[in-house]
Amino acid sequence: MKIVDAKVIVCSPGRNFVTLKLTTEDGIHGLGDATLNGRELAVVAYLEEHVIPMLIGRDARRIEDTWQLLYKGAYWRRGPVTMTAVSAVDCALWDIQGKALGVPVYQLLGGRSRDDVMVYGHANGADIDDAVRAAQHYVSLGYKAVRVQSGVPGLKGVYGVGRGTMSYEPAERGKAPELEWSSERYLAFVPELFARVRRELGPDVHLLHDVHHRLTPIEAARLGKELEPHHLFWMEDPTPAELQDGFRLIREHTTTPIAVGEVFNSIHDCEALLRGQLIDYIRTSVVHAGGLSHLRKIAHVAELYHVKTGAHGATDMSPVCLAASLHFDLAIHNFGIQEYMRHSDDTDRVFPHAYSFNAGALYPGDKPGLGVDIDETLAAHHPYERAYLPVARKLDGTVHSW
Ligand code: EZ4
Ligand code: CO
Repeated sequence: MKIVDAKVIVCSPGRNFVTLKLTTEDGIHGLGDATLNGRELAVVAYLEEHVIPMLIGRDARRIEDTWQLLYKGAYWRRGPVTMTAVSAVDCALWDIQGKALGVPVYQLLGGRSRDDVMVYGHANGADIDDAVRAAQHYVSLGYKAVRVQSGVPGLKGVYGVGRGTMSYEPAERGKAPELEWSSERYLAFVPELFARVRRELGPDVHLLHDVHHRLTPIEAARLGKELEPHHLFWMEDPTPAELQDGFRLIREHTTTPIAVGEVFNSIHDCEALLRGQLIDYIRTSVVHAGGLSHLRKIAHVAELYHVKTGAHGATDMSPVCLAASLHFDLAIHNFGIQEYMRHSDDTDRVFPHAYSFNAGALYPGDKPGLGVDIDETLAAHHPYERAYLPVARKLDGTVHSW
């Protein structure tokens, strides 16, 4: 089953997506998401200039061999651009394999371990009242888990606060937006936010919060400790993970569960955190951490340390990635939760898909392969537009982690 054609489709139905489409000699095609938010065209060039010439004529069934060839064969290992490209190829090959055998991908991964995939939605508000209302709205839609982010008094724009209740899209076309940051104001505010949210929503709903890499380890330790009475499902990206030992400091001070990994691109980014039992949820995604083949290895190692998965699933991961995540989540034993931000209607039209939402959970559907396609004619109506993620500056103008 030789690969005879490979192309990269770049489109922007509301936001930019890069999609790899591989076609075999039998006419089966497979898709892989290759979107790296804000740096999209670097992956396009990597695929078109360096990867696609190696794929033509290869046997599409040799998924692991192709992964190793692209990873080891480049000599230069890891990094977000390389690993996003490898992920796209891997995902497209799993899609092809499922279609060739006539089974959904989750059957290839070991079959269902559960009935469906619990997801969390994003509630955000300009202030506490607004955030509480948004969280209540998600609960009314059937969500069992809600991530809550709110504007902080005295700060102009912070991470996670969108322009409408159901949509949140951080990247902006043209120029990077600049937001303000003060760890002091944030730390004084968040415990008050969650005291209110927990009181209004009751004890049953899972509450999550994304710190988005903005605190030092000792600041994150303080936040985790002060949030303990409100029983969070997790505190995400409490501190930048380049310094993995920082997580030990947080861990020593708080029982608030810790989630990390959306910017990781290989098992080597997770290994010390897993082995040291410093985290509770690993958030690596299909699109940025080497595809289903590599994600499977990460999940298996995590299982040894009682760490569950909680895959990144923001809208900058296309429906192709979301579908792949859902097959994976359904199959692996140590699944925890899946992030789910609804895509825009334009995006859903460009990527028709078999997955569906019901009662706070997603189900990938039972179509052969991933169960997602791309309408190339429609995609062509939404041309790429350069966009940047925001940057944050402290009140004195110093660049900070957004
Ligand atoms: O900011 O995917 O948990 N979700 C997140 C996301 C990230 C974006 C960056 O492209 O942190 O909203
Ligand atoms: Co996050």
